[in-house]
Amino acid sequence: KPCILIGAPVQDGAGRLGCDMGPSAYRAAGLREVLLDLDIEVYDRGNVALAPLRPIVHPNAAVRLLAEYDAWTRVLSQVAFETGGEGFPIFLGGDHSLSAGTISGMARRAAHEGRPLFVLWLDAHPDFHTLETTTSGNLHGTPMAYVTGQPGFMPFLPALHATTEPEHVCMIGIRSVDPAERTALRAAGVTVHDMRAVDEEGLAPLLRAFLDRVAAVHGVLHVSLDVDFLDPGIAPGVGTTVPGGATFRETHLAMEMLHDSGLVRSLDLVELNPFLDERGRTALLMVDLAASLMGRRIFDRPTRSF
Ligand code: DIR
Ligand code: MN
Ligand code: MN
Ligand code: MN
Repeated sequence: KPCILIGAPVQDGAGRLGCDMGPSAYRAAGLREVLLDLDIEVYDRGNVALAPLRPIVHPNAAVRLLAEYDAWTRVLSQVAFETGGEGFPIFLGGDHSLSAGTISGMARRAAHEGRPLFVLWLDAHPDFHTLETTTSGNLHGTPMAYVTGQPGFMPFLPALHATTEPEHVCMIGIRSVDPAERTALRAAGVTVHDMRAVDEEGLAPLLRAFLDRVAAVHGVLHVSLDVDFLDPGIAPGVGTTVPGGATFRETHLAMEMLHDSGLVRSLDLVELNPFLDERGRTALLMVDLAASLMGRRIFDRPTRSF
């Protein structure tokens, strides 16, 4: 299946500007070229443009840029549904609010094929706020609540063609959770492996158990990789760094296991803020991680010095 690159220059969900440069940074860092080196057919669709805005007001006065969130979700959901049927889409973010569109679109695609969608969420944050519970008003903190059908998103966002079962979501790397999110995550039944679980048990067994669950029911898997999953020491190019993140090898190992599983259908690369990056090092790391997920093995890696 060909790989389809889709730029999603979304920055309205984040608390600061700069994520709109993410798609350009991934291209400059050579994403297309590393995939071609793996003998993968690649089509770059360019950047998705924002759909027309419809005015929306929400009673929670903290909520920012909801009309933009609605419009991005509409267009990205449609693009994900279509490209998910043509190949392996990689969504080049853009802040994490874009996953409201990509995951809802992939859920519709999976339902269309009669298969259950699973989501692997690699992030410091669960992004499980509803429009009512967000206090920052930064809507990149809400996409997982939306796609799993938590209350209060209708009629402010597009109605979901298919919801993602909370039981089909596995979060790894979590280390910054707001009180309202903690309560809602427990009630919904999302699998959450925080950084302590990674430290104590190791990333591989946690991920293996989830992949076995996906395979057991012939599920399809969407992976959403937030830059802040990684430790800030190796990935400074993000607006919401949280200390104590995943290491270089932990993250590559996750990608290598995901490739070998053969279960992954689509990928979000989100929250890269090139304005905060150091000479492209975070963009290059994310590109190398995507290469591992698409099949690059340690013995095939070019020798690169940092
Ligand atoms: C934070 C979200 N919990 C908030 N932070 C995120 O503002 O609601 N950072 N998602 O990446
Ligand atoms: Mn996130
Ligand atoms: Mn995050
Ligand atoms: Mn392969």
